[in-house]
Amino acid sequence: MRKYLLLLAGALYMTVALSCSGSKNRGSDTTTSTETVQVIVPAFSADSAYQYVKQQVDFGPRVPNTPEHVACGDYLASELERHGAVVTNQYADLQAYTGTILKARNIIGSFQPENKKRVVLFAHWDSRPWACHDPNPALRRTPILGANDGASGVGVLLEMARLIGQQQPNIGVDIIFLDAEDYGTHPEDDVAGGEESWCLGAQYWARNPHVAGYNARYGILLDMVGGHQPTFYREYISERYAKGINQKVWNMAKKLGYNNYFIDQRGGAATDDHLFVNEIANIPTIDIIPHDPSGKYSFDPNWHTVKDDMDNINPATLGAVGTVVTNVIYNEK
Ligand code: AHN
Ligand code: ZN
Repeated sequence: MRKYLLLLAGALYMTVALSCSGSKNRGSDTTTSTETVQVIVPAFSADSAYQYVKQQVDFGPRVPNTPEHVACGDYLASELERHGAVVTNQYADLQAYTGTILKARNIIGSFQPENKKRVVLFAHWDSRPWACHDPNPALRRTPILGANDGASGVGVLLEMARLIGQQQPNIGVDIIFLDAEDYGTHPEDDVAGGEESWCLGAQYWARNPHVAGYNARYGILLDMVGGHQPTFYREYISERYAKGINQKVWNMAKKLGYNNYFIDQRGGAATDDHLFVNEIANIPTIDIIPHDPSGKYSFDPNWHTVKDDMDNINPATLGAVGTVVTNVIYNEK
């Protein structure tokens, strides 16, 4: 056991070589100095992230205006607090395309709130009220558990909150659990909901950030990051607003050997929370979201079906995504 712990500790050290060519043309006397900076990156636990996904799913569907939604929101805020974040609860009454007023709550955990150098991480914590893409038409008004669609991204970010609580990176981090992402138009409803019917919590936060004049170097949104065999391509809107961040993340994935998950090619477009963060808050933000190159399904085979339960979750995927994003964050100077 001790031996494995030591091996694990060894794996925490990542070496970043900043190569500075110190050579000036002084005849044949050419010197090259290499400055090596050790960055200690904590080990992301896939099992811990999996437990955080399960904790959420155990509440049942987290549909706005239900007791399960309230209870899960309280749990998420208390976990962020337990890991040392300064928590802001942003409550808002948001009107869904159905006319229903949603009692929404964005939950924000801030680490080093005084630090001007910041990165912001997002996931949505609500789950869809309807399994609108279920193969069985009788189930298409049934609420989903949203294990992958919702809970997976939050689970990865809660595990990151645990790591940050133990060891601060060089930058401040805001972890934002956005609400009311998944109350967008049901395809069988004869209404023109449009893309504004989705991502209501993100739209609210982008117009009313938790800190006046809030800014961050960039944002990363995690959506459906826990499926069985997903491939993450560079999403289209991310590429348009935050190409450099896509490059940073996909390069890190390559370096860490996760290029089987992170395919360094352009994927499709997702109308997701990052769209509004980019367009309204002007923070360059990417979306890590699955893309099926065969075009057989959108995002995940069980997307918006009653089968998006814990059987739809693979800890290895949570581990791959969590490890990549953790390494990106701890390498910020
Ligand atoms: C649409 O493309 C309509 N939605 C993508 C955003 C989403 C829904 N993510 C999870 N559920
Ligand atoms: Zn969804």
